[in-house]
Amino acid sequence: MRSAKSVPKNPKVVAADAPGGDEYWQQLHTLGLHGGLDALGVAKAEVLSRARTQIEERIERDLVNTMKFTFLRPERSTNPALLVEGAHSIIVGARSYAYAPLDVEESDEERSPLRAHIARYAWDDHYGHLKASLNVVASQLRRDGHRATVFADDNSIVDREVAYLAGLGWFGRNANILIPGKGSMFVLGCIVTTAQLPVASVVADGCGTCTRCVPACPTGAIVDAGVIDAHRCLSWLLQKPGVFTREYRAALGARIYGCDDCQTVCPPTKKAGVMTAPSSVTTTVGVLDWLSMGDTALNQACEGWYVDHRDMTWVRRNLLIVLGNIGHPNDVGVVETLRRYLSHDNGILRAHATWAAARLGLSSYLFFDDPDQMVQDELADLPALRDDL
Ligand code: B12
Ligand code: SF4
Ligand code: SF4
Repeated sequence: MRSAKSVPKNPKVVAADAPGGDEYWQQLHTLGLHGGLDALGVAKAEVLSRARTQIEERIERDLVNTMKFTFLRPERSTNPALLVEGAHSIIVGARSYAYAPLDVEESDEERSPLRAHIARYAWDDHYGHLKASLNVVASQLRRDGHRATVFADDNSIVDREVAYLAGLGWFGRNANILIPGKGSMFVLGCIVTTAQLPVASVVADGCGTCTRCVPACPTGAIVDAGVIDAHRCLSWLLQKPGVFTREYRAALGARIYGCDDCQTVCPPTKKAGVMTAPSSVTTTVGVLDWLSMGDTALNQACEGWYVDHRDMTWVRRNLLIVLGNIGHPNDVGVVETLRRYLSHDNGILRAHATWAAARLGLSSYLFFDDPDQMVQDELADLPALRDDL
């Protein structure tokens, strides 16, 4: 490795003596681990043909819903050669987010009834940390005369297939990549590079006869081994704009961003060590507080989340469903908040407030003459009073 201080840009011409091979990879591997990655591997920068076929099949089977991500341009997201000229290898890095005991012992604050839960991958800026770690390795590659570009939290490449081909782990029935001995709670990112590096063999299936994640999914979204139906996956439904599918609103429970259930039941993931979460991480949000925030404050509060067009309607819509699932009709704050949203300017929020109010038995506050079709659709199909009330 050369030690010149910084050569941040990809070189126009790859240096003729740019290093490669086993020993060089060992050095990069150590650098990645010291830089904060928990595992690294190498795959060939070839077309990811299985992922491309799977994407096409899932679109055909209508399992993708309106998701864009890597599904929008599969000919690009499965062809690393288009990302970096002369690419030979993809280094894939994993960073753990396996925080706290997986069978969560909640603090008093979290146990308090009106808090909505964030999935672990969003408790901290894991993608930010991942990118920083990958950049340590990419900078070294560039200093050594290679081209190297980092893709993390990016739709340019299908990360899990690369991780599988790089021998990082196996594909679980829950569709996540599981790293042997470490479970699946990892975010993944790639460096596409011109360096010629040794490729490991793939890891054999480790699920065996286990099927625990399948019935643990609250909406039955795991429809085949490794295949998720996006129409049902709460993680997608929380991000998807528009009316939240009525059928899955009760199953949403108190989730406000992401869903961990198919991982928290997974034996290899449970067996793996967990890290103590730093006190700076945010694991839950106050439902009433967030429903009273203006756009700017709310936008800031959920800064790292994927929210369609950063339109806070979708965050408020989700909070209203959570309110219907965990709020109590005798709580003055709950009633006042719902009444405010039943008269909100935004029809979609009035529609979800209508659902939540009916679920809490607060139908006397509903506006049956609301002119908005979305509200009328809710009024025509009001939910029953919640079981525990
Ligand atoms: C779209 C997307 C989603 C969608 C759809 C997920 C899905 N499974 O289809 C939604 C929004 C629902 C989602 C949810 C989540 N996601 Co997501 N998501 C993505 C994204 C952007 C693209 C995924 C993609 O291209 N899928 C294409 C399809 C075809 O791939 P696949 O489903 O993995 O299918 C493969 C397997 O079926 C396998 N296969 C083929 N034959 C067989 C046979 C058997 C028996 C098996 C088991 C497998 C198998 O090959 C297929 C092709 O590779 C990636 C980031 C990226 N750029 O890649 C993150 C990513 C996959 N998500 C991630 C995470 C963390 C999550 C959540 C855990 C977040 C949360 N807590 O809510 C959940 C988990 C849901 C789940 N069980 O998959 C991580 C996964 C890390 C890991 N350890 O695997 C990724 C890699 C993001 C990242 N860079 O870290 N996600
Ligand atoms: S993330 Fe949640 S809803 Fe999606 S497949 Fe896993 S358990 Fe089911
Ligand atoms: S719960 Fe069982 S079947 Fe599902 S991913 Fe984990 S080991 Fe595999």
